[in-house]
Amino acid sequence: METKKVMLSGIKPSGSLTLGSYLGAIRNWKDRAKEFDCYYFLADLHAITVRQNPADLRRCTMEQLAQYIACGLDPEKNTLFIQSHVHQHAELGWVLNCYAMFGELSRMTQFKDKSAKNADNINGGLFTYPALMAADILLYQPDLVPVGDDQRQHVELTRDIAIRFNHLYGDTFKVPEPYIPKVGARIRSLANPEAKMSKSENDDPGRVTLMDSPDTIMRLFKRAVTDCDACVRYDPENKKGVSNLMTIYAACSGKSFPEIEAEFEGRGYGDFKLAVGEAVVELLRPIREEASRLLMDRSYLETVCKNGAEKAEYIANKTLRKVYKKVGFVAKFN
Ligand code: AQP
Repeated sequence: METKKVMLSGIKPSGSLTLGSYLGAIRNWKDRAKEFDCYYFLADLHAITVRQNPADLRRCTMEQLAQYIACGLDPEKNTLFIQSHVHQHAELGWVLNCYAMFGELSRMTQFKDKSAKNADNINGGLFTYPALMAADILLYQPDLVPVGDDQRQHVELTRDIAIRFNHLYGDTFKVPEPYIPKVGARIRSLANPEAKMSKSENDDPGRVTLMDSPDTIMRLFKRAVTDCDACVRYDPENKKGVSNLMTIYAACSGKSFPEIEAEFEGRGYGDFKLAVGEAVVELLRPIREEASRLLMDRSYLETVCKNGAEKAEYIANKTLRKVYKKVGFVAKFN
């Protein structure tokens, strides 16, 4: 029997999933199960590098699971699991910490950004999380890791760690390839197009979440920051707000940038913002409705978690045993 290639990705349940999480990540995961053996996890271990309210973290984790399924990730065809349910992540994370260099970790953009935002809590986890991320990936020996543009650095470090480890101990890890989608790779805040649309920025008035009502979505788009040029033209350097809206519209409608420019020629920003808002409302409507329905069925979500963790643990354990043996740990006595 031909074995499928493996694909893996995950998202931190650090807040409500956004339009950015969907267009930059989850949407590119859908329909991959035909071609790949797919693993998608909820990265709760990563979420605590920043202080989380425990009740909110639990709620966001289950909500995110429901949203994964509502976005089209069928648990019968994909392995969906909560990271902390598979203890091999933390264990391999520790080992790989010893193969990630201080200099490499200090260069990570996310470490610099999050340390600046959380100056009163620059903890060890915030610094060493890329080693855990490398473990998350390498445990499953994936061929492909689909991520947003902002995560490229993490997959590159994972590759470096895997190559370093393989060089020292012989072939252990498959060296994974990042897959960065062309459209929707980075969605920016509607209120501040300089910044990424982020889950954890609760007070960002330019953040669209998957559970927002149609009214809220329309209000956010009507207020989206543009410029005083009144011309719908793709120019990500000089017209960040408009280019962001065009990226969103292109991702929702499948239209190219020249097609969008032609559609709105001479029509000003009012019409354009309404059209983008309406396209997003229709894109998110089925997701919101299905996620709300699933959240009422707790026992189904628990079964998905349990089955997913069992399957993930089986694969993860094989890799971890191999690594423990290679580095010289004495095997457990039965
Ligand atoms: N705005 C975005 N545009 C495109 N892609 C995005 N992703 C997240 N936001 C956008 C992609 O989603 C995947 C999961 O990311 P994550 O949640 O694990 O970490 P993150 O990128 O740090 O997400 P946030 O929303 O900014 O969360 P916080 O605020 O907690 O750090 C990645 O593939 C990412 O590229």
